[in-house]
Amino acid sequence: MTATTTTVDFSAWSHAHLERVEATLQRVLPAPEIAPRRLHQAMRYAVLGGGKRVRPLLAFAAGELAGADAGRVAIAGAAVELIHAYSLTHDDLPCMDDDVLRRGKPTCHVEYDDATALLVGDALQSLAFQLLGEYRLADDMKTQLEMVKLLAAAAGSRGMAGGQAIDLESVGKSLTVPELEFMHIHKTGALIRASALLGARCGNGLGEKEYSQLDLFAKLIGLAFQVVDDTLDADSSTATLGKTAGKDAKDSKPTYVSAIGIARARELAQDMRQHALDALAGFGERALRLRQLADFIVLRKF
Ligand code: GRG
Repeated sequence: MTATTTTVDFSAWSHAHLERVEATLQRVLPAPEIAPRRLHQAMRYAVLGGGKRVRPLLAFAAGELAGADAGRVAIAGAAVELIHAYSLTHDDLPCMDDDVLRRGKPTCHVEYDDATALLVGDALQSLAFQLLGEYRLADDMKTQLEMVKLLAAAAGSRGMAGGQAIDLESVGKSLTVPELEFMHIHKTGALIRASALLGARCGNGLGEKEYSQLDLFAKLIGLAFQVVDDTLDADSSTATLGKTAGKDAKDSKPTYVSAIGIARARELAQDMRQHALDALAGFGERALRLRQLADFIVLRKF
């Protein structure tokens, strides 16, 4: 297959799956006319109409590897995206990162108010777990319960929320690369890892060794995602990113760019991508979408 064919092919695949994600999110979010209307409208504002949807796409790609039903993966992917949207909404609040722009629009608390944005995050998190309880996602209930535990652990104090706590404590400090890694494995990596593992859990096709290979891939690509995020914050524009650029340096946040410089950070992201691809050895065509997503994550411009 030529590079061009693969690219076109990936764009058609991601387009079709993005449509599926949007339709699922539209459907599972409470309608705007249902009371309490302002809260439901704000939830929809925070989730719909923006975002790269990398996490649900990873769930679909891992689901393909495991022979999963796409309808099940759509629900699992939507659950992860709801947790992600909650985290962004809370992260943008004045008590955290205090940002006014997200996905090219005013942040949720700017468009609504702080209290509403707080409730939006709370309600999105609850809705994510409601989906995992409401829909049949795995053939056996033991696996489905494991999926609930997996997402809870990824979002909680030993996952994303814990990473955010370290992030807030680290303002004004300089961290070593291992310390940065520890923070980002939790803050950003945990949810990205959970996306791939949940997608795979919707199917039956992976043995223990293959599941471990996928897990390693997801950990590496989750970290690479953050390294790229740091380089983009340093050298992209607000218009391209749809969020305030240059904020890490302005807020004295330790990043891969402040620790090792932008050129080394770019090399590091490439190294992580290569290790992630190595982890998929032996999967052949079944892992095509995972490989393409790894490329997208590392080569992205926004
Ligand atoms: C508030 C518990 C809590 C956690 C917040 C995710 C997070 C933790 C903060 C977001 C701040 C940030 C810039 C994190 C770095 C990586 C990241 C998650 C970027 C945003 O994700 P994208 O690029 O966003 O996937 P879109 O808008 O495309 O969905």
